[in-house]
Amino acid sequence: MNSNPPAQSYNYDLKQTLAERRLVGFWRMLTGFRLLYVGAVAFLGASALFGMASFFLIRYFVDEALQKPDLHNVLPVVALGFVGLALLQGTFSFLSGRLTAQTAEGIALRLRNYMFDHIQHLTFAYHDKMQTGELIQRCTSDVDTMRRFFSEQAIGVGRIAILFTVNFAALLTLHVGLALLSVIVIPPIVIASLYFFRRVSKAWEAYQEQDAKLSTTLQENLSGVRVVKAFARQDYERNKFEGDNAEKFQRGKRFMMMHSGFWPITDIICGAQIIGGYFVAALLVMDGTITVGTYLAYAGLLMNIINPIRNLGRLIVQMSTGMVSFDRVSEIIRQEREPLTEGVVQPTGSLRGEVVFENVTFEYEPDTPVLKDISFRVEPGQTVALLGSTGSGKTSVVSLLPRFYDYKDGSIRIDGVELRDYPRQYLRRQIGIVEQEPFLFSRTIRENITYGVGREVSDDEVIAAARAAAVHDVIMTFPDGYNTLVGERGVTLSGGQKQRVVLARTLLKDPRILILDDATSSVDAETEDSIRGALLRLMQGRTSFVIAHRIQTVMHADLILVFDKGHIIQRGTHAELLAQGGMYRRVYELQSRIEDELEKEIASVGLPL
Ligand code: TTP
Ligand code: MG
Repeated sequence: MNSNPPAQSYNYDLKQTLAERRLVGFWRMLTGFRLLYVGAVAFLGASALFGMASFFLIRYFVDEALQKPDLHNVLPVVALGFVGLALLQGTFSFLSGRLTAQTAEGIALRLRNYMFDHIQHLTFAYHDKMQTGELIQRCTSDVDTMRRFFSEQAIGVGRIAILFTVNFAALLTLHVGLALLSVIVIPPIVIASLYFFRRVSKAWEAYQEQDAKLSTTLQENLSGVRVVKAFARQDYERNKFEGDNAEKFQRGKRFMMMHSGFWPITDIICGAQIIGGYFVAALLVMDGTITVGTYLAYAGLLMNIINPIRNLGRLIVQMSTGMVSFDRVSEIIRQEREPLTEGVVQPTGSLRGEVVFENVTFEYEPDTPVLKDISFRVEPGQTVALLGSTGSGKTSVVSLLPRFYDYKDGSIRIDGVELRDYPRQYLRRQIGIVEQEPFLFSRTIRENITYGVGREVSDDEVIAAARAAAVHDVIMTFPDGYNTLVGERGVTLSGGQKQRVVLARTLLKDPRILILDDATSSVDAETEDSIRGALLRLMQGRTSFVIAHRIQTVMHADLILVFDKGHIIQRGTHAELLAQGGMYRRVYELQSRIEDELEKEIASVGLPL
């Protein structure tokens, strides 16, 4: 058994497993670890046997050895016997613990890898809905609860079954009546634990939900720390956190109280059993039915059998937490993955880049269409500009192309093939996007630029791309140049610098279809002019979608689409649209006037332009 199985080594379908009923699901999750699990239980059994044997040694010692005339000869043997049995018991218990750890940690390792992989394959629609904190909670805390299920409860059940069987069999050989008397506690214990099982489940679920809420608050406050500070909302956020935290405390307390409420009840039942057992056994000794040695052995074995019964109750109650976590984890795993390579067509070459939208309707939420009846046509290599007020649907249009979302009605064709028939992975390799809100990983700048290029890239290529994106000079001012870390432990880049790093990444990727979603929004006019050349070069020979607010940026496009509330309200070239009048012309005149006035103002103040 490889103790560190790679993420791909699933010889069973976890998704299938988790779709089943809990106990079946748990059993299936043991796949690949069953031998280890059986070994762990078997070693426990061996350990229990040696533990039980020592009570027979006690009986022999009291009933027989003590009567022997050569006691001094027997004594060392008996003492050695005790030591030997204790050693064996300890050794097997240790071995069992080792196997248990290997099983439980192995299952958790596999589950974590699977979840990470799975979450990366879920649809955008799912990620839009699911809170990050909740996902983190389920991948960490809930997986850990399931690990405990395997390391404590699943093994515990085997342990209890063995301890019970071995000790009960031993009791039967001592005295059938006493043996039967020792197990009358089982029904009340089971009834009590089933009663608590349901209530503890609920309490644990409530606790985990609140815990997830806290994780989300924490995660959002860390990512949004600038906003919190900018609005001086620390007090508000602290109070909100304290409120949530207090609720978690209450729920945690409730859970623990319920847990601890269970203990005294079982203690009382088991205590009554032990006292009753000792009393009856003592009566039997007095009337000569059993020997003193048998009495002592019985007393020990009774403890050995009561403990597992008592633990059974605790286990049943604790299992409820494993079950809740199982449900929470399977809720994610049951989500459909976005198939990456499936497609009616399996193209191998590059796209030409002809894009046709025909009466496309699209919605994020049912019955609230965000795009209505969108039709346009772009020839390979052309540039289409998307203009429109905020929220008018520009980003939504371009999100459809890499199949981030599926459109509802109408048809989108690239090179004459329906978009739905392309494998997503193929499309995503052919399409390069500079997103509206660029994201960089906490890795080096070089790693960020070469991210997803999918081939070995030479330093010269990286530098050429960075130069073209007008970011090389900035990078050279950093202490480690291209090897400078970005983010938390490294340099912090400005919005415009980030955008240009992403631009360099897209240049390297050399896509057939290019999407620039407000790619120059956080760049000042001067820098925009300096990268306009790079952008134009980048757009050359590719079908490009350019979203921008400044008409300056888009006026040279082959086709300009003006959006309003999900509709295209105007279309044409710059000259055509100016001639048409309407919204485009109004925006153009407004922007020109503002720029002229600004220039005059700056000139009058004497600032260098
Ligand atoms: P967008 O397509 O994001 O609008 P936009 O790109 O034109 O706006 P901006 O200039 O500000 O970037 O959104 C169109 C509508 O869709 C808007 O009403 C918000 C809604 N929407 C969702 O419901 N879910 C989403 O995930 C996104 C991105 C938008
Ligand atoms: Mg947008």
